[in-house]
Amino acid sequence: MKFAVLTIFPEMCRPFFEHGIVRRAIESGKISASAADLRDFTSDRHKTTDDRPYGGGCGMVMKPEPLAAAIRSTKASAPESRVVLMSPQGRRFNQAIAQEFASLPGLIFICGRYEGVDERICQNFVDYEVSIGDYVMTGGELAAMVVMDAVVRLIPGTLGGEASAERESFSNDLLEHGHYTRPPVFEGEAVPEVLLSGHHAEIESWRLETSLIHTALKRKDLLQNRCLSSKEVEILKRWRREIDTLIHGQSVCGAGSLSGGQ
Ligand code: 4GX
Repeated sequence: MKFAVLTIFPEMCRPFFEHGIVRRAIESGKISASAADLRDFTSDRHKTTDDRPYGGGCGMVMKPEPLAAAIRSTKASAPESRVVLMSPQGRRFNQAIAQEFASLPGLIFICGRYEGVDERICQNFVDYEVSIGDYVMTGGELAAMVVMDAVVRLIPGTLGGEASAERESFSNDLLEHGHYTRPPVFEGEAVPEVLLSGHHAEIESWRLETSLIHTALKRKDLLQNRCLSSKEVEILKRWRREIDTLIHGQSVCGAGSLSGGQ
């Protein structure tokens, strides 16, 4: 898969290409990655990439000609690539979009600065407008790298032998279970016994249960958009029974949980 980033700050991207999984993916030929300088696609003496907005107002707008020239030049060697504009107005990026992007032959990221890019680029050159969240950054470069990072690791072979992108957080709309490594006791806290038992079926149940309960406690929204398996319903009902028993015990001994006493 071919990744290209179009930016006035290509140097921001290079360290990202030179480390970790992304670097390995490039070295093994699973992906290619480039960062093109929009100034190289200008034709004036000052290499101007931005200009004042028509209609007045504060801030600057990215000029359309350098962007169009950079997109066309990139597409000349990757005609199947899709163009992604990073923008707070875009669709909120998530794992499902990452999966969709991972199946494409190439992505060209447009990284705007200032108030944004000329609307004619948005309308005539852009396939996807994507936001990484509801906050405003100074440019689209970090956002493009966030998206690329999440996409690269879904490309088969990029994670190496150890991990599988399939069995983890979000691919099943659950948060991940807790992870533990040596030592068995750290500052007085022991690793859950079941994980040391070597009993694989019990370990799997423990993992499903902690995933589900963590999700129910921290991210109810994830469960609301998802069908529960019968095993998962069983686990939630058992927790409900245990909590009901706890509450019942309180009211019987008169502690009065409903009045907020301890
Ligand atoms: N998720 N920014 C883009 C300039 C801009 C504004 C409007 C296009 C349209 C951001 C985000 C983000 C700041 C990148 C403004 N470009 N990008 N930039 N949140 O905040 O993706």
